[in-house]
Amino acid sequence: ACVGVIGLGYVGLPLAVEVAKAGYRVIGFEVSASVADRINEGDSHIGDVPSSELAPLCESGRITATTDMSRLAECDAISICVPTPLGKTKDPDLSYVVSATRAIRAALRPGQLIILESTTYPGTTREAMLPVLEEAGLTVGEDFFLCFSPERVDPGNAVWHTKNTPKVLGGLTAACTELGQAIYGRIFDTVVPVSSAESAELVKLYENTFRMINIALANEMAQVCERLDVDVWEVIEAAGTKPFGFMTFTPGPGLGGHCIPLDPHYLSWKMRTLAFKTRMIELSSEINAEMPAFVVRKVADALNEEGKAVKGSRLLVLGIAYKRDIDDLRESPALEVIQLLQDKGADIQYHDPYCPTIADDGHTRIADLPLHSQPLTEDALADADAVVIITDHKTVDYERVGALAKLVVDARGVMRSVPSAAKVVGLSGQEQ
Ligand code: SAJ
Repeated sequence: ACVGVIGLGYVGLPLAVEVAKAGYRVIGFEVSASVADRINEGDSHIGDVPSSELAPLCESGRITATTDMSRLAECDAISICVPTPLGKTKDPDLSYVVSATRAIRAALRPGQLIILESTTYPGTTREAMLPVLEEAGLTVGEDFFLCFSPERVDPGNAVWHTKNTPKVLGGLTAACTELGQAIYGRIFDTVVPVSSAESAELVKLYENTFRMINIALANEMAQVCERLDVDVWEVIEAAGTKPFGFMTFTPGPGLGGHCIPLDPHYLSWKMRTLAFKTRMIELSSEINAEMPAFVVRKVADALNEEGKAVKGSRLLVLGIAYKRDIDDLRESPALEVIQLLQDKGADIQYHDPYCPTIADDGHTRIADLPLHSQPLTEDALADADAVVIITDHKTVDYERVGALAKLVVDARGVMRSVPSAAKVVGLSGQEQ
């Protein structure tokens, strides 16, 4: 049997590899000819898929990448793993999903199973995909089968990867769910069937909204602790000793990444069309969005304590990726922190071992782009009026930072575990 995977990014390529390893022939569909060519040469562009794993599958013909969408006719099952970006007005952009669906409709034949994996608002599979597919004159649940199954890829996670992470799946009809469960049951260790596509769509949004809301609560705790002059990290660590009914989240400089800041807005957007306000999502987003300015105020207060102003100060931002130990800048709060500090007249340098450059991508308002990561030299640390830790990459020597810097503003609580000659100001007050 042959399985098609549309979109070979951080979701689609790992999926294509697992499908091939389960014994299916896989045709990967890409809009980018260069990506398709690279994959056909067994050269992976996705960190979680080593080329050593991909190459043999391509050489044996198990996996073929193509831009020729008419080859969808060869596929018995088709998984769609294309982006579902949110526009600036936070409206979901389904253009990639709809164009993939149109390509499938052009090749649709009886017996095919189609599974949407892209994160989207509840109702998308039924409202945006089904009508397009039924234009082919075939009936869902009888001639073809349509399901939603949310991707749960956690890039870089060493324990949980595509195959062993339980896979939720819901069909437009019971027959759809059954067929989806049968096929995915041969690829994933565990399939969790739910009764509809809407239910499966909502599962993904609930998971990530849960994360966003708990991160917002941790961020509000930081704001509370600052006013009570209590160390927020101590409170969180001690609360984390509760062996049941508590889950540790940490405050930080804001919410980055391409999922957590965005996914909840698919739900709030959909509910607004039903005249329902998802208050928890709106309020949590507000609190998370305040954190870059909160960090900037901590920097200003700390400099003022030293009789210095932000204006004219030389600051070294340490770590700018949206979370530690990765190289992804998408929605990183560090970019907003840098922009706000520049607006106040600071001269900014940064060091990030994973992000060599902040390029001018047209929408960030940081001045003097491109900005390049500075080597973390003794002078760089000693000359800075303050070192501002935004992302706590594990590879940085924080003891050396504490030994050489005058002042450290630490948005991640990483300096609490190292001795420091420098004065250290955390999110909720002075730490050392
Ligand atoms: N963050 C905090 N405090 C926390 C946790 C995270 O400030 O306690 C921040 C991070 O610094 C980052 C943002 O929130 O800026 C998102 O962090 P994340 O750990 O959720 O990272 P993502 O977006 O790469 O991955 C998440 C996945 N993460 C985990 O479950 C650990 C998971 O929710 C999904 O697999 C993925 O989004 C997705 O694709 O939806």
